[in-house]
Amino acid sequence: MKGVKKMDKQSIKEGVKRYLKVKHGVTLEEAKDYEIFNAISLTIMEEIVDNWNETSKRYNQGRMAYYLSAEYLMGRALGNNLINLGLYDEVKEVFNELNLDLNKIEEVEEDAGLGNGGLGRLAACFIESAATMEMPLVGYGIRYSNGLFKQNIENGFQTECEDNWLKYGDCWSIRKDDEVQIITFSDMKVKAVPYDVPIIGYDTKNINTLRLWQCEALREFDFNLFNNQQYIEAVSARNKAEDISRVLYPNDTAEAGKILRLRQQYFFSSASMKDIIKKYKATYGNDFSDFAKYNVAQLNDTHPTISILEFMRILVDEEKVEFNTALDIAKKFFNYTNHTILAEALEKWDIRLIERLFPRILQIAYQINDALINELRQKGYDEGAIWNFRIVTNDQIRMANLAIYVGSAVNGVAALHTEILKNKELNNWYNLYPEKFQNKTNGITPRRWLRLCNPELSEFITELLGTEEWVKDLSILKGLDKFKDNDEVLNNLMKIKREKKAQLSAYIRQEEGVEVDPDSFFDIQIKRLHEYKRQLLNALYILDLYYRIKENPNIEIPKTTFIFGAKAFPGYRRAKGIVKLINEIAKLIDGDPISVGRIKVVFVHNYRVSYAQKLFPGSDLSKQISTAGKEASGTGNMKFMLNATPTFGTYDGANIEIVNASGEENNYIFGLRVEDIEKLKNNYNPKEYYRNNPCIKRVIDTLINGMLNDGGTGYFEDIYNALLEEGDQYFLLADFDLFKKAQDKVFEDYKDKKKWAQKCLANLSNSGEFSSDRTIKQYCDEIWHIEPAKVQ
Ligand code: 26Q
Repeated sequence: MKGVKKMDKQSIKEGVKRYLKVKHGVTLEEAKDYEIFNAISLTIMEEIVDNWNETSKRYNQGRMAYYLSAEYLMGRALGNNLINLGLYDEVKEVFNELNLDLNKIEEVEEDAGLGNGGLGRLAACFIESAATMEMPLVGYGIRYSNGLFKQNIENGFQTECEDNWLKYGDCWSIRKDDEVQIITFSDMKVKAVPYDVPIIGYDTKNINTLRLWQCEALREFDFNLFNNQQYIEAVSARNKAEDISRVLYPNDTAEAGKILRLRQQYFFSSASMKDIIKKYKATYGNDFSDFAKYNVAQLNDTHPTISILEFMRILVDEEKVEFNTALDIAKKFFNYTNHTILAEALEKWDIRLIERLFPRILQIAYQINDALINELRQKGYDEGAIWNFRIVTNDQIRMANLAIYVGSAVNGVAALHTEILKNKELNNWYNLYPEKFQNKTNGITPRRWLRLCNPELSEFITELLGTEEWVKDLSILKGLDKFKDNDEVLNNLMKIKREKKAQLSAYIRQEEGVEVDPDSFFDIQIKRLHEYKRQLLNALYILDLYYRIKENPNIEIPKTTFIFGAKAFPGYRRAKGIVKLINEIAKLIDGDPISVGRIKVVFVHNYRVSYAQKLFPGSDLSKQISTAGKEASGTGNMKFMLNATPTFGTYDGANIEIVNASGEENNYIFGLRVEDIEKLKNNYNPKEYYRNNPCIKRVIDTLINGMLNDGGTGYFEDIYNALLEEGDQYFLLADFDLFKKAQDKVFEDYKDKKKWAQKCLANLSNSGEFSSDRTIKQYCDEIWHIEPAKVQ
């Protein structure tokens, strides 16, 4: 690292001791691990505050972008912040001198799990990249008191409990009581209190801001009710307010019409719009003609789209801007990213609900709808065609239509996804406004997903390239290509993999109480549980493999550990059935002397960012097997690649781009493609596969013949029905044999250690384009039109 002046070891030591004293009233000798964690975190906060304030001032002088997202899946802060500040090694040394173990202290930090999955983690990677690139971007979101639920596995079943991530306090944010906003619903007024989280860039003085709003009542309690001894009533308004930011909805596809979800969306949208407008007025006064010159916003899916209506309301009603002028400003200010084509995820709100909570917002929606319809009529659209574009129908507001109409840019998150939006899902809009549509293939931050989680590989890369610059410019990993025939390099790469697998095994032993052999092949599928992601296909494959081993104990396959990690939406019955099924298959295999020691299945519980940081580096195979056309992008696929792991996947989402970059020969692509599925769709009969393929019959029968026990829940019969009676909507049976062939090829190839190592290296050296720095640069250049603003 160059450039940035760093804290010395003495000040780190003094900081820790000082904060132990003032915050916890203890000495170093008395301190508990979490107290040490707080003390080092506060020491860092103290160190960065001046640069942080300076960065905000600097950004306020020019054009800024705002990332509006209901979710930020941040994970832990300490390790990442130390890496980005260049202080990791210093703190480690200081801790060693004090007889403390930094790794152990890092492990006490709760993950900030304020997101469901890909969309929330993407937001976290983006704001980190923007900070590293010194881009004036502020994130706005919700400070949920409870993040995504914690998952346990009991007797093979998923159970859930609340994620009270704030229980030991939160040293990584600063509450700004003087920047509170008042939010008005027709039945209540609440306070939106901002908590600012520093987003520390790598090797820069710039510190960006993530502003998370917490909902509170205007008053603690009602004194008159209290005096009347109506204690419950006295605090009921407070509870109702706090409910709004109490919990993240654990859904990664839409579940329509929940009033609290709508309140959440309006709450943070309104607070953010008021905040942005207040800041604009402080600098530029009451003339809004330059508003879009200095401000641009990105809607992370439709969740914050009500911001458009709130923005219009404020401009028209409070700032007395003429409606059409305000709409023109909004059209330059907002942009929209689509993250999914699943129909059930397109948000629609019941107009009666909107009217009840904020009637003025509904009027504005109608007015925007009228503007759209006028435009369409002028362009010669007939009433039938207009129907599909409507923002407001007889009973609903369609948030995606609002976002597309008002947004200047509409983007998908991988090349295939954007093509599907343009040519199918949003084709009517594409024909109307072709110039709005753009692709921005997702990316991941190399700081967290390589430098922090895999220091061994990082150090090796730095040694080979003779520079650390790759951490900020991932494209230079391409320089590793020249080692592709160098045996020593290949051996060392695989040694590092072996070491990361050993570390992962130790963690799995500690967390799951399960022994896995680090010398076995680690085949990993980690992501939210969803039918379209097809964990079930992987499970059926494993079950078939088990039967094949029993049939022929001499079958040549390497010893393999199949690792799963996935949270199922608590109300998603079939997904929970799949969790149980995987665990039953694991038990079956463990209980059979013929399979035990040859294959093993582990379902790790409570998969989350910090667990992911251990899983990606310790992997041999990245399973990305969604039904073609369903996974918008995927970003876990990129994290495997960056940790030198080949992909086993379908032609879907970013898999296609990953394999294009690293070479089809270095990965395993199988299965039906989007166009195959289009053709097959109308006369697909899964029962034919069942009848004609004895292996398929065997595994499917296992679901209902009593060999596996679902505890009387009917889960397995439901899965059986999904495959045979409900038409196998995700084409598992159609892809089954192709999957099997591809995996046989994996096992065959893995025998040749050198060739395998070459595939790993090819993945690593071609992963540069999947840095979120590249993605953010494209957003900055092609949508936001913002430039770096360096703090000197
Ligand atoms: C909607 C309504 C009510 C409750 C919840 C929701 C909701 C919440 C989260 C709907 C969708 C989400 C998240 C979607 C998501 O994570 N999509 C993923 O986005 C990634 C980043 O672009 C892609 O890589 C994945 O392919 C995509 O599935």
